[in-house]
Amino acid sequence: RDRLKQKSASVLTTPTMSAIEHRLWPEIEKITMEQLHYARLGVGAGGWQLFAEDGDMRMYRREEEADGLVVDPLKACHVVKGVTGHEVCEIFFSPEYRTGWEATLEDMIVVEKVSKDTLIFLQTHKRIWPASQRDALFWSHMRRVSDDQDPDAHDLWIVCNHSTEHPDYPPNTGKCVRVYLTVCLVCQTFIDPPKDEDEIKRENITCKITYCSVVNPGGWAPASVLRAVYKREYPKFLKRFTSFCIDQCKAKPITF
Ligand code: 16C
Repeated sequence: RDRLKQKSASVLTTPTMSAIEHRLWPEIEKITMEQLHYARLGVGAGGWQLFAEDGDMRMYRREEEADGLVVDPLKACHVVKGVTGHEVCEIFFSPEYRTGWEATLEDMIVVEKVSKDTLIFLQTHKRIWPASQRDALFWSHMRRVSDDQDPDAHDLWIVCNHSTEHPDYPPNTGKCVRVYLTVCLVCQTFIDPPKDEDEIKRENITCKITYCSVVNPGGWAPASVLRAVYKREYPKFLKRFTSFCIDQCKAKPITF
């Protein structure tokens, strides 16, 4: 654990200055910290139902509706060997990797670069028949977080995505209906066995991942179709994303 602390000491522990000065900053700070707290609550309480399981991956949902639309919250956990939380978050955050793992994506642009750790994305996603095609406009913020209250909370990284507005990209003007999302990916690195002299290799690293998501479809979409689609697509996403991370990292030096 001390070695992890030393390894992480050189990386960003606070958000970058230009992000703090941005008009969206108070919201980004508030939602990111709320999502971190929410992710770490676990699934013991809160009526979570297991709907998918594969190896170390578990996916839970709660059936919820808002104005007649399915908005089921999702919470998933996974354990991945050979990658660090920093590496996994970097791949989830960075636009350059997205087409490599995001199977529902049709198109993506970066609308605004707030800072090196905060971007605003506009994405169009594949259409689900018989509903209209969807797009999503959201800020995405990545950072390393620490929690002095919890001694186990070492080397935590988070990426938080949350819907926003932009005057140049108003919703529901073209063929797409806009979805509204709050998503977070929280990762923690563990090293085993903790030998002091040996160099840490990829085989000694484990990353614990928690992924939480709430997507409001923004307009009509049949509940049964939507639930069938997410039950198939979320496990597909997490398996594809984590194998993509392993593949991307295996030949590279470890980034703590
Ligand atoms: O978190 C994920 N990806 C991030 C980077 O892209 C980001 C994006 C979230 C997108 C949220 C879904 C947007 C609508 C998707 C339409 C589904 C197309 C399915 C096509 C099947 C052929 O945070 C990973 C996201 C993994 C998404 C899994 C699918 C979730 C379906 C949820 C239903 C949304 C309502 C659609 C209404 C028609």
